[in-house]
Amino acid sequence: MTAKIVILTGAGISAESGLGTFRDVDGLWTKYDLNDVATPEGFARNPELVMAFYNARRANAAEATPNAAHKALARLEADFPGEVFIVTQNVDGLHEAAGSRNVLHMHGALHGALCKACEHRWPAPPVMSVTDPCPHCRKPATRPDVVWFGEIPYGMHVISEALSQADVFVSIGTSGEVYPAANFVAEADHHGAHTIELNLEPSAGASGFAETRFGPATEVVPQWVADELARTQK
Ligand code: BV8
Repeated sequence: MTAKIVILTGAGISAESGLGTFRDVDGLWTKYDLNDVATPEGFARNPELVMAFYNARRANAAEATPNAAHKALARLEADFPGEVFIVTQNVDGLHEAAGSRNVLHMHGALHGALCKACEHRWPAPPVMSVTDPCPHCRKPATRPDVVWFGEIPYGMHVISEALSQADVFVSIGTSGEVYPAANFVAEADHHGAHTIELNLEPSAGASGFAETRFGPATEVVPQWVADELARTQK
């Protein structure tokens, strides 16, 4: 039976690529009220504000490049003699840009557009507007294809299945404050996985991990990947 590593990533893995986190000092949620820009109610109240928020983040993400942590995870997927599955809370495309293939965006992605009327999905334009007609049904019902608070994250069945089979569960660059992602460590532990937190500092859920390594992702992630590959190539 091949070994399986499940990796959860959050905004902290992209911090050193210049993309803001949410809850750190000067994080996004210190500048915007998440109820205004990351909920369906906020979008209904002021769609132009929400579109501007995601257009700005899409422009930032388009300028960003993968850092040593993203690249180390891509190396792990290529060289590890088992399965490596990344579940990311992030909406940037930096894991794919680094070469990772087995990636699930549980909170959607900035490069996706969704039609509220017919649920058609297509690649988001750099600048999205509320009046953009859906390419499929032609209705002006465009929204970013991201999962807001109160909405159901993507791929929950696939994720639960993966957590039940994981030998190792690694959480990287997330504060452990958003559910259901914050529960994944308990789910993996329940099924016997070895759990590891790689983060700048202890997250809200740090005590739930069997192993923790603290420091910037560009240092602790490549080191952990090197240790994991050395361990499996003995
Ligand atoms: C759902 C959208 C039902 C896209 C996001 C009360 C109690 C418990 C739960 C709830 C509650 N009230 C409401 C809820 C549910 C709610 C929730 O969890 N609220 C929280 C605020 C309490 N959750 C939901 O609504 C979710 N849906 O529950 O549906 C359901 C569930 C399952 C099955 C069926 C039905 C939907 C949540 C998704 C919301 N959308 N984003 C976007 O705009 O990006 S969430 C948003 O926060 C981002 O997606 C982000 O990824 C996510 C988590 O944040 P982090 O990634 O952790 O970022 P953060 O800034 O917090 O932390 C950064 C970390 O990195 C820090 O630890 C820092 O130390 C570290 N770091 C910084 N620099 C570095 C670093 N680490 C390493 N190196 C560095 N250089």
